Amino acid sequence: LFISRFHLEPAQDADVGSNTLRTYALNKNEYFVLHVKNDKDGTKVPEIVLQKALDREKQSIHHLILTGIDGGDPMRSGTAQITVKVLDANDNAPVFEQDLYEIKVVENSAPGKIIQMVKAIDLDDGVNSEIEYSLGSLTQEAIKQLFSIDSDTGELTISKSLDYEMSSTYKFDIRARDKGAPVMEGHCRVQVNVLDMNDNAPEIIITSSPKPVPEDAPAGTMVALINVKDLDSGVNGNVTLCLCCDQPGLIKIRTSGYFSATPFLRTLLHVSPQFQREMSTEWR
Ligand SMILES: [Ca+2]
Ligand SMILES: [Ca+2]
Ligand SMILES: [Ca+2]
Ligand SMILES: [Ca+2]
Repeated sequence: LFISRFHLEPAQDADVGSNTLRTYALNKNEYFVLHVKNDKDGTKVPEIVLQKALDREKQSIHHLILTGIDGGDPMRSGTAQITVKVLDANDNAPVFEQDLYEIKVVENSAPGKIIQMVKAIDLDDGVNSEIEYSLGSLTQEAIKQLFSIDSDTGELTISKSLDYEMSSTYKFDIRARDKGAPVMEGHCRVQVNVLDMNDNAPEIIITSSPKPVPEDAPAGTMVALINVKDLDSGVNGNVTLCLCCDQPGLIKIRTSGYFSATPFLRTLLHVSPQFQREMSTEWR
């Protein structure tokens, strides 16, 4: 909001006739021009008129010099300094320093841990530049349970520890609103990448229970089929199997394959060529 026309007090000149005040002049500037109005009684009233919108963010104070010139010879003049202070309007929205914040968090990190500091800048002044941070209005309830933001500082924290095996990435928006009227707001995107920790032990499932094996069973006969899985990823999910047997070498493990989507190892237990019933009736 701005006043586009300023009436000024006419200059005083004690002389009369052609020696009295004849005209005004304003220093040359980008924003203001001078209009001189003639009152009914012949008084010349100077008016400063705005010819271009002011922008406080570009220039908050304008210094003008108004000169009154008389018609005498020699010509005499007087000057007045005019200071125009531009009041702020809320015409800038907060803008985040980054459009996207990519954050890495190790799973099982303690609740309350600060995982990122976000910051938005607002070019306006006073309350028009004071910022309040919040999670975006469309943020899913599940994400609101896990992440929270300090409305004043922009500190993003985890409210609960994250589980890589449950979800390895989260995406949401953060909003910055100023306290101007009307309120203006800006957004940024957040992507949280959860890093895996080795927090799952391998699980062995016997899918085909050992059955009695005939003593003349050929070498390589399958004794049992087992599955092994480890919910972790990468090396944390790699499993090595070893067999503890009271007759080493008689029963061997053969691995049949990996399934990488969920770390999963299918394993076959086979009898070796030395298998003979006379040695023992049971192997553990
Ligand atoms: Ca402004
Ligand atoms: Ca603003
Ligand atoms: Ca894990
Ligand atoms: Ca593991």
